Amino acid sequence: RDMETRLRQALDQGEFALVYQPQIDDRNGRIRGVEALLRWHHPRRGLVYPAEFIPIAEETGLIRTLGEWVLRESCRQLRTWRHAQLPNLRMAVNISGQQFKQPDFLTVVDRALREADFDPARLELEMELTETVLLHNVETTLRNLRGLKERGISLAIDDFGTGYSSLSYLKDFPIDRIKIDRSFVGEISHGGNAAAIVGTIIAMARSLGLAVIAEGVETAQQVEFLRQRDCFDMQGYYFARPMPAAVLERYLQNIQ
Ligand code: G
Ligand code: G
Ligand code: MN
Ligand code: NA
Repeated sequence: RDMETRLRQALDQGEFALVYQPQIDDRNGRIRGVEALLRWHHPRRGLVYPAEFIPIAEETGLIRTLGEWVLRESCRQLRTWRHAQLPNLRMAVNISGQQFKQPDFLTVVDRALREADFDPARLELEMELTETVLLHNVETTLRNLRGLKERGISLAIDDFGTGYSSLSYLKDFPIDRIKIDRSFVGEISHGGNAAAIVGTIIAMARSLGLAVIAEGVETAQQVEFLRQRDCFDMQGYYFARPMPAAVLERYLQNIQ
């Protein structure tokens, strides 16, 4: 309760901010897109990460308001970058399972898109396949996903290979991209099964006609492994950390 009040207040007082992590096309080193990641600048505690407050926002239902703020803010930012003649970036936004199952989710999406004069295909929503998404109101979620498709918005499965990511959802959900979970990518060179799992996910994505991106790429060996399997979309500290919009702008101007 207390925490809910505090989070609501934080939203009203502008304590939330987005940082953006580049997604690289390793064939040419260009930035194809960014993932928006939420941060809370707490006046006393400093920087607070989503792991601490997203679960509470989900439990209390505040995620709907917070999630709408994230969507609008990221669309506003993408619009600004378009007008600043920055390259045509893709914006990937994390959406909670709670949001996908809301009957009015598409209304929220439309409100965010109304002010955004970019191609909706530039917007990619990341969905984690959790219990919340899969066990309740699946019909509403499916209807919302189809609505996203009708609007031309892309859908990515986040953290693929962990949790509830059963293959049947690749069949039933209108998915465009798979994000290979960083726990697999991180162990590519460890000599265990992770390398085979990553290779299999890439091959599966290809045969299903889905795009695939590796997240949590940290080393040159991981890059090489992915390259050899024709997975060129990468995201991770090896390339760039999440950064505030102004820092990303300078970074883009320096490397493009
Ligand atoms: O860098 P990091 O600690 O930001 O992100 C950890 C996780 O928090 C992400 O993998 C993602 O699942 C979640 N997350 C980050 N930003 C958002 C957001 O804006 N909305 C939601 N629902 N989850 C987010
Ligand atoms: O949405 P998702 O759960 O995938 O969020 C991405 C999370 O991973 C964020 O917390 C982000 O800060 C973090 N992250 C991004 N790149 C790397 C990386 O190369 N290594 C590690 N350990 N974490 C990363
Ligand atoms: Mn994500
Ligand atoms: Na996630």
